[in-house]
Amino acid sequence: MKLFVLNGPNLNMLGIREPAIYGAQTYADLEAYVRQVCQREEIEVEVFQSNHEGVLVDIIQSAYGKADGIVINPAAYTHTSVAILDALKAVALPAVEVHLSDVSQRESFRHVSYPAMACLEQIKGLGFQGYEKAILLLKDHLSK
Ligand code: CA2
Repeated sequence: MKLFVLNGPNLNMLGIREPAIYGAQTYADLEAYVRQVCQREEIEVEVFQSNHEGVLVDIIQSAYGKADGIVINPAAYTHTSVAILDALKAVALPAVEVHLSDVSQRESFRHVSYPAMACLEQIKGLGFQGYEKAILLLKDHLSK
């Protein structure tokens, strides 16, 4: 079983600013956390971060034929990107959307998600543990 884990714009700033919202751990910590969960679960993983919408679309397309599922935190593109939604629909791989913060408790523009329309579930407000939940959900889904 192989997963792609994708992170969108500004998540490379984790731990540097806004610790009250996103926590004090860094992007490198997040990547290490995801790798450790996948190793424990015997899942192969490729982890990506990009600040560019088109690059995220390219990575989603490259998952086709290579990965069995996608975990995605599209960050700000969550609330704007039909292109990411279309890419997820195009590859038709099971996907789970993750947010570190509880977007439903924040500004109203964060309540909208385009990519979530192509995802099995949206997980929010659990910090790093949301990625673990998403990985386990995909593992369970793919084992059926
Ligand atoms: O809660 C999440 O995971 C978000 O996807 C994070 C995005 C935000 O636009 C979404 O509404 C919710 C923002 C990521 C920016 O991350 C930063 C981390 C540290 C300092 C500044 C930004």
